[in-house]
Amino acid sequence: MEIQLWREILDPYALAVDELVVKFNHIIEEYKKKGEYSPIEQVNGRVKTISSILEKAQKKNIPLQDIEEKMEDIAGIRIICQFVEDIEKVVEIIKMRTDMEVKSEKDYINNMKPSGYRSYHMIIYYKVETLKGTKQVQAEIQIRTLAMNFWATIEHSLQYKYKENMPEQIRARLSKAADAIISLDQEMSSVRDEIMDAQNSFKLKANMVADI
Ligand code: 0O2
Repeated sequence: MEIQLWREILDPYALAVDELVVKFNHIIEEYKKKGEYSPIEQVNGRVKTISSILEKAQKKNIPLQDIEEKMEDIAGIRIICQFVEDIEKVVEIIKMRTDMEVKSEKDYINNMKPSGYRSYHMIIYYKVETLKGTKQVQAEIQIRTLAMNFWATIEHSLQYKYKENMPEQIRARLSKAADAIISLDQEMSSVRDEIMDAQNSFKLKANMVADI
C-alpha cells in the first residue's frame, strides 16, 4: 500500500487520539477546578506506526482490507491512575459518556496475563469529523496504575529486546516483580486516605500562599 493511502487511513485515527487526549485531560482539569482529587493522573495517546500495524497483521493473519475492523488498537489511549480503586471510577466515567461507545472490555487486573501484565482494556467506537464526513473509528483505552505502568513499560522494552526468546530467568524475575507490583498497589491503597488527606492539605496550603 502506498504511503499516501496509509496517511489517509491513519489521519482519522490521529484526530481521534488528539481529541480523546484533550477530553481526558479536560476531565483532570474539571476535578482540579472543583478542588477534588482526580481519578486520572495522566493521559497519553498514540497512533500505531505503519510497521507495527503490518507486523501485528502478519502475526494475527489479518488481511490488509480487514485491518480497520479487526485491529482495534490503531488508536491507543493510556490512562494512568494513582490507585487501583481509581480504575473503576474511570471505567464508569467512560461508560457514562455519549461520545464513546464501549464495544468490549478486558479486565487484566482481576485476570492477570501469564506474563504478569495487568491493566483494564476498553475498546470504544468514536466518531470524528473529516472533510469526507463523519468516520467512526475504534480506539483501545488502557487504564492502569502508575505501578502497573512501571512494570508494563520495563516488560515491553525487554519483550522488544528479546522478541520471542526472552530468557526463562528474566521471565521468572518479571513474574516476581509483577507480584511485588500487586503488593505495592495494595499497600498504596491501604494508605490511600492518608495520602489524599496530605495532598488536599498541601493544595490548601498552596492556595493560601497563592491568595496572599
Ligand atoms: P503495543 O506495542 O503496546 O501496541 P495480544 O496482542 O494477542 O496479546 P490482543 O487481543 O491484541 O492480544 O489485545 P490485548 O491482549 O488486549 O493487548 C493489546 C495491548 O495490550 C498490547 O498491544 C500491549 O500494549 C498491551 N499488552 C498486552 N499484553 C501485554 C504484556 O504481556 N506486556 C505488556 N508490556 N503489554 C501488554 P500490542 O499491539 O501487543 O503492543
